[in-house]
Amino acid sequence: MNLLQRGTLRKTAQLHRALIRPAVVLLTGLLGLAAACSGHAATCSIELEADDAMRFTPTHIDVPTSCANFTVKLTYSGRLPKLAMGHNWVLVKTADLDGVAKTAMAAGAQQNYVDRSDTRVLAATSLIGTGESTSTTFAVNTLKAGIPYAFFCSFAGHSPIMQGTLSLVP
Ligand SMILES: [Cu+2]
Repeated sequence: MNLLQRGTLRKTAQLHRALIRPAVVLLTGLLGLAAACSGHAATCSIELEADDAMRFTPTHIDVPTSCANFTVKLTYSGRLPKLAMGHNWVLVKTADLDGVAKTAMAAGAQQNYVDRSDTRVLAATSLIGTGESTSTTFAVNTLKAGIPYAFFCSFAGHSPIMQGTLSLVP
């Protein structure tokens, strides 16, 4: 091997290092980003169940601040007819729960037990009966850090027991 060939080989090796290393770093970065994105997407929604005993499962929801929007899907897996037992999911500040429950009752069955003109209602699903599902999506920036939030079912007589809590988490 003469000097010229050796020089060319060295240059080729340098070129390889110069191109491959950044490519590997970039690829690793992209993979990490993809993993982070899919991880976030998985936590920006939750599935809740409502039953004949007027319970939500789970009774607590954590909403990550990293989500732009958050979706709550509610399924009612009971056996009672909708007229006797209907469920919905209404999000409010904990301090507003009693007040919103009153305007919801006043709205009555015709308005699915939600007074949509009540600005204290932060999000609400439709009213569902046995075997049905519904969902609602709200912008996470409607929630503020340090304020306790609650969700409840506003169907006649359910609000005092059918409740849960919701927190904004980092
Ligand atoms: Cu209910």
